[in-house]
Amino acid sequence: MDHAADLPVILHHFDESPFSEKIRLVFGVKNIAWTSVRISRIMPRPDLMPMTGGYRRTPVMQIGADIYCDTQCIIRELERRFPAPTLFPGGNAGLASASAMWTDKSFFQNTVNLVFGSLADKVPQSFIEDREKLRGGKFDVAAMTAAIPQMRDQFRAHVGWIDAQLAANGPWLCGSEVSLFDINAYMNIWYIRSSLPVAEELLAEFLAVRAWETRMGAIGQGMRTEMSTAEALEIGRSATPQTREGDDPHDPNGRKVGDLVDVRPDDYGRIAVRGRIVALSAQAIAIRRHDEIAGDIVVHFPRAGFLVTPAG
Ligand SMILES: N[C@@H](CCC(=O)N[C@@H](CS)C(=O)NCC(=O)O)C(=O)O
Repeated sequence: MDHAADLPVILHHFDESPFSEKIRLVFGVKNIAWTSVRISRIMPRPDLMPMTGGYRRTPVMQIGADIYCDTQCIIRELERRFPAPTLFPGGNAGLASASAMWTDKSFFQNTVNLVFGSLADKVPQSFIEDREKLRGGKFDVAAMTAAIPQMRDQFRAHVGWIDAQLAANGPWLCGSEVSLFDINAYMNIWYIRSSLPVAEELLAEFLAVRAWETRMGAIGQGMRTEMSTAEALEIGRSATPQTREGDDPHDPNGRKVGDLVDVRPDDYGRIAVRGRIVALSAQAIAIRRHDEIAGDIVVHFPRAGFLVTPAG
């Protein structure tokens, strides 16, 4: 299985994952045929880790022996491979992409605290322990519960921005067509709706958002089929990475193809993935690694929100 055209677009995800919902919506907007590999909500993930080299956040996209980590990176690759319809109508690529630094960070942290603070003693101990390892600190559900009034205030402020934009300049956040801006902004609303009955009350006053939610819900997921984690690993093992080498003449640190580096997220789950640079740009870095189980793999990361350090 080495012809790029034969390789399925695989998403390693779990159904409750809000970041995965972003990618499922991209599949819907572009009407892509994709393969769903459901991974467990908590570690271990023994068929996936050999391919990511230890990166443990969700989702991860796999195309053969190329592994795309983080929704920023996955979305860029999907836009490159499936350009129509674009996620950036009206040339809004900069604004729509940058919006992730709001939706995935402060808005998401606010929403997560609201969700887990409200679920309180329904959160399984195994999940708490897993996320404490991921964060390298306490996953303090009691503190989140105590902070619910503040979290509601803040959630309301974030949703208010979306509502104001849609009311003045809808029906989508960039105007007349759906864009990545909508998908990023919708993630937290989808998450709260799918986790908490109180969402109805929290969103009641936002009429433009509610109408937009119906439009977002109608986008669907594209064409989805299921595959096991073991089958996906076998595809990765028997494929050859397709990424071409490419230096970045403007790299501010003089990094070059072939350099050995560690790449890790700068917020949490800071597990380093080590490999040799294959391709480099302002927005993406691809590194090649050899794994005893998965074979030769190229792992792709975004640059914003990630740390690249020399290794060895
Ligand atoms: N910046 C990442 C964030 C992904 C993220 O935090 N995902 C959550 C699940 S929705 C996660 O990884 N949780 C821990 C895990 O699944 O191990 C992205 O855009 O993909």
